[in-house]
Amino acid sequence: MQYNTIPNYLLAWYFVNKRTLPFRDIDDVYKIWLSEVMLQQTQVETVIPYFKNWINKFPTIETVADAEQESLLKMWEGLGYYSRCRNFHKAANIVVKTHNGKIPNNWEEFRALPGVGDYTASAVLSIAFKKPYPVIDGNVKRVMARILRFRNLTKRNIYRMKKCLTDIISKENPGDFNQSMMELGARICTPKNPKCGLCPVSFQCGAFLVGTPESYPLPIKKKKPPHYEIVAGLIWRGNKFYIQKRGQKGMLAGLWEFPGGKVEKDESLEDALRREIQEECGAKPKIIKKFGTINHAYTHFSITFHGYHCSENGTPINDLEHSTWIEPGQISEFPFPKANHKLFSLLEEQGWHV
Ligand code: DGT
Repeated sequence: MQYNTIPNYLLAWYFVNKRTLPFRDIDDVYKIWLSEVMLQQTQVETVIPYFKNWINKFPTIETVADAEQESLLKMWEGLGYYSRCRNFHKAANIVVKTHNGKIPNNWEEFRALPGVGDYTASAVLSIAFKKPYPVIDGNVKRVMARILRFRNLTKRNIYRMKKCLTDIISKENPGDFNQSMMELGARICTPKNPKCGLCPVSFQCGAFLVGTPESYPLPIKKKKPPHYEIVAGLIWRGNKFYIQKRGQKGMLAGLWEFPGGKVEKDESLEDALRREIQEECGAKPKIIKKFGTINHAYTHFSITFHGYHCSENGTPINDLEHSTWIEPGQISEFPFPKANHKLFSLLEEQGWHV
């Protein structure tokens, strides 16, 4: 099968059918890069308001480099995968300090920046600098598995997809070619019920020609993610409660939280709460009452999160280096995980205090 006519058909389809997005058809490399970082693991509709707010507050790469990590995390609050934000901050500093504020236009230097993997490098270099690097994300893998009729997304098959894409990618318009592949995957070549009647390249698609496009590629069996019970305490001192900042490593790094943690096997919720607060803050709290429970799903696990009103119990809790006491009206000043915002909503309904 000849695949080198695919770009012409695909680009013609894309120019007529593409969605207008605030980060599309712009030539500011910084904004293109930011959008590609935000779009990883996140849907376009979710990204749009975050992108607009961010650009209003941080219009240039210099403003990102100058910002405090915490104010960037605040703008990212709710978008998840916060390491993207922390890495973007580090990368902006390197661009400003080492590259004179000019975002590198070659693979070696750009790919070496924190948080820039093969996907981001290919997307940004092709869209902003017209370099012919093909992007391979989940949508592109599905489209190519169907065109090339690959049942399994093995390393070898992905290598073959990449080779085919590198051969056929439009040299004049690699950025639009890449975006057209992703757009086709998102809107036409969908996992279920692909709209092959509307596909500009169905006649070059092996899976369509054998009549069973949906069965390519075979779904990857996912293990059920574990579930944890989490307890946390809102420890009151007068009108204020205690919050602490998570460390710089691991998930939700740099965000603020209530003291607490995972309930162990055969442990009651309240025992777990006393143990966790003792471990983290050096004193057992007085538990006043539970104010609510919420559920939240992360990528690799899910939690049921129980929140308790507490107070100090004779021994004051340690004020750690990265901790503070705040009034309810101050929560908007700190970046918190999404799960905490779910608890804040319950507290709003209840009027916060015990
Ligand atoms: P670990 O113990 O190494 O797994 O470390 P953490 O801190 O990731 O886990 P842990 O035991 O504190 O579990 C709490 C999980 O719930 C953690 O994945 C983050 C999530 N979480 C969301 N909001 C809060 C919060 O306000 N407090 C606490 N403690 N955890 C929160």
